[in-house]
Amino acid sequence: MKKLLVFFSLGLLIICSLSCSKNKDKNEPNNSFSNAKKISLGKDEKMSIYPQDDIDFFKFTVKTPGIIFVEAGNNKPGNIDLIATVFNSSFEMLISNQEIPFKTGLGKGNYFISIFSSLNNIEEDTLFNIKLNSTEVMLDEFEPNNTNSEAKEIEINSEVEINLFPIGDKDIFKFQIKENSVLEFLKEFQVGKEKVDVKTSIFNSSGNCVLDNKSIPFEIELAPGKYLLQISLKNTTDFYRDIFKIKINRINK
Ligand SMILES: [Ca+2]
Ligand SMILES: [Ca+2]
Ligand SMILES: [Ca+2]
Repeated sequence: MKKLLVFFSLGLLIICSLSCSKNKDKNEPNNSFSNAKKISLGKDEKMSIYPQDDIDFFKFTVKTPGIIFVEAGNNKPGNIDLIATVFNSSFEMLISNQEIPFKTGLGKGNYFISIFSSLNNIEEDTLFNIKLNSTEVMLDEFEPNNTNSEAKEIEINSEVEINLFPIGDKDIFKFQIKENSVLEFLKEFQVGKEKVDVKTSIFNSSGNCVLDNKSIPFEIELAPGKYLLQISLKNTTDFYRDIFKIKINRINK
C-alpha cells in the first residue's frame, strides 16, 4: 500500500511538472521579427517573460499619426523591469531600450516592438497585461516635406507654422533670394508651451552645406540664389507635437 502511495504521488508530481512547465503565454513562440504576434492599439494583450531570457516581439499598425503610450498592467510582477525597442517595417531601430512605460510619436505605418526584462529572477510563467494606446496628432500643413524633392516653397519675410512630428521628422523648405541678404531666423512658441531645441541646416543649389546644424535664432549672409532649408530636432528620438512658428526676415539696412 505504501509503495502504491509513493507511485501515486510520484505520478502526480510528474503530471504537475509537465503541465507546469508548459508556457502559458499564448503568443509564444514570438522571439523574433519573423514570428512577431500582431497586436491592436488600445487593446490589452497578455504576455509573460519566461524563461528568464525570454524576449517577446509584437507587430502593430499605426493608421493615423499619433503619440503611442506603451504601458504594462498593475498585474506585472515587481521583479520584472520591462525594456522595449521599437522598429519600423524595415527593421530599423527607432527607439532603443526604453523602460516601460514610455511614449513615442509615430507616423502612419507598420512597426515592431520587442520587450524583455532587465530584472528577472522569476521561475514561473506569470502572465501580465501590456497595452499600446494612441492619441492622434495633426501634422503641419507642409507635410510631407521629409526629402529634398518634397521641399515646400517659402518666402523671405514670412512665417511658417510647423511641428516636428513624428520622431525623426525633418521639415525641408526651399527659398530664393535675388540679392545679397542678411537673413535672421527666429522661432516663436505658443504661450505656455515648453521650449524646444531645433537644428537648422541650409544648402545652396549645388548641394553644398552653407549652414550646419545651427540652433535658431541665428543670422546668416547669403548670396543671390536658391537654397534648401532643413529643420529638425537636435535629438532624433524626440518629437514636438505642438505647432510653432519659424520667422525668416531680411535685415539688410
Ligand atoms: Ca513571452
Ligand atoms: Ca513637420
Ligand atoms: Ca516633415
